[in-house]
Amino acid sequence: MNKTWWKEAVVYQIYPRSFNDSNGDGIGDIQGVIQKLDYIKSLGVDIIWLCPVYKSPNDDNGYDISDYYDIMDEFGSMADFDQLLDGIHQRGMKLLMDLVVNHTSDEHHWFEESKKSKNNPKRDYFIWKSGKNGEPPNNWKSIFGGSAWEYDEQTGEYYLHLFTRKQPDLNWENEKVRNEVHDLMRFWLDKGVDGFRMDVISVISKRNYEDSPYADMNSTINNVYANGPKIHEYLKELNEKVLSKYDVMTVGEGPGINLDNALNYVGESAKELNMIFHFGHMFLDQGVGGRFDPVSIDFIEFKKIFQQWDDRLKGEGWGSIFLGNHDFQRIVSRFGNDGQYRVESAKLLAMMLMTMRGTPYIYQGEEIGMTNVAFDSIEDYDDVETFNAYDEWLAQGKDSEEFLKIVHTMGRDNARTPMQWDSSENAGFTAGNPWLKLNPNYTAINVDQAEKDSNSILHFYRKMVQFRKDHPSLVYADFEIIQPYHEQVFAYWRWQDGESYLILLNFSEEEVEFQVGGQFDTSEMEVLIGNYWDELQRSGSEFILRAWEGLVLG
Ligand code: TEU
Ligand code: CA
Repeated sequence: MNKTWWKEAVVYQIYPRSFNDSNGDGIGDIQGVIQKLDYIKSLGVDIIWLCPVYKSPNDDNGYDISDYYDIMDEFGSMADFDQLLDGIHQRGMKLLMDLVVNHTSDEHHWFEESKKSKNNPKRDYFIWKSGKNGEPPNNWKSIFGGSAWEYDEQTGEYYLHLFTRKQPDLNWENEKVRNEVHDLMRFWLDKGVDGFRMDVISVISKRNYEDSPYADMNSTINNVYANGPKIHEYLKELNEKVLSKYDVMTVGEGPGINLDNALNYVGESAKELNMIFHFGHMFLDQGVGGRFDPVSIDFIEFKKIFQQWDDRLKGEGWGSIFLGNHDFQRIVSRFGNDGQYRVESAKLLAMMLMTMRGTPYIYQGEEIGMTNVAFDSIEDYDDVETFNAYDEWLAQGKDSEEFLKIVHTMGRDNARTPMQWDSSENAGFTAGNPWLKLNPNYTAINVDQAEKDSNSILHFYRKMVQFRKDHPSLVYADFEIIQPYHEQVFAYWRWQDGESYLILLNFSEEEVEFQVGGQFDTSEMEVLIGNYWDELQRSGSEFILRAWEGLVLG
């Protein structure tokens, strides 16, 4: 296993729209991020993943790009970006840009040209098909609801959009498109950017345009949209022509990437990507109806997925360790306990993130235990995925209040309420009217309060990040779950070169007696860090774990 900087790093993800507003327009911006660079550095993180800041009409909050070579008006200027990159490097950190090249905005000049006529030189930059008897070319559905085909009156054809109709899919079969992507990547890499997070990179190669035989979206993504016939040709070309010329990191967002095909993407011999975000654990609470069809999480399955992925990648590839991002609900609400045990469970989740094999990702706000929000009205939300689903829900004659309740637990805006800096109005996020309302609990949950509380989640995140740095074998050491079928406790060994660690995480409100069997002798082990840790209750290899108690022994 080759050792390298991006395996040993900890990443902090910033959704700039909700991070910090420097000019009072209610929208976070690049100068706002610059103002917080010392805070970010203080977390001990090494890399910042910045969600898209390119020019965009914001139909999908920047994931619909209209100019890859310029900065979104609301976020500032290219000079602001250059200042941010410089500030990040000066502090010894690195910057990962978010590369969205499965699709552009329909306001990108490529698409404006492409839709002008069937013989426009840029026509086949995108995917145009004739309809069938006045219907779309096939039954493909958009991941954001409705048909994946939009009819264009001007040329009498349909164009493909796996996301919103304002996000037309690029035609990667077209070498000119691939060269355009290579060029734009070089532009940012030559500015000194340290790598890319690649948005839905697993769906850029389209299969033949037959109907999908699957009724549910996740099966359609896994079997029709993702892992298309030329995906590895395109990624090998990207690596060979661009990435291999720089010392950079790549992480592919991979809906549909699974245990069987993962090493085709991230195997060191594949020479494609450094790591991926797989979604094995991220859809466990989604039923066949997708995001707005919630089901309860199977904890045994949750643990099993981490073991399966570690077994699959070890020695050949590398993984990401994450529990949340800007597309999923707040981790302390989803995987922890955001009520009585919010502090303990948020710390326990940090212990999990920092003691696994793989590069850990912290999403903004996790470090202070920000929670889901429950706005009173659908009008308080501002996510195209939520709105499209709401329209479909109403069209099926279903109850709007029931949908609102589901949005409270499953909507992406849970992770997009503005960062909570202090207890002043709008949590110090903006002096203006925030683009999305704050979570009202900001008066109690904010960075300022956490800095003053030595027992805060924030101080604990700093300790856990430092703990990983002080125990570098945790990056590469082997991993094995103890009692994988235990209903409450996620326990595992880490070991390498004679060093061994025992991690015990009680994912429940109950006090649990946990018997650690076999592999290593725990009698010599002592508690290295814990989220209670004042008094450890153990007798020999039996541990009494309190509600949401986490322990690392070594
Ligand atoms: O997300 C891809 C994606 O599939 C997730 O958004 C998720 O599966 C979706 O919310 C359905 O539940 C990426 C970006 O992270 C997301 O913010 C963008 O909206 C999307 O691509 C389109 O660019
Ligand atoms: Ca602003």
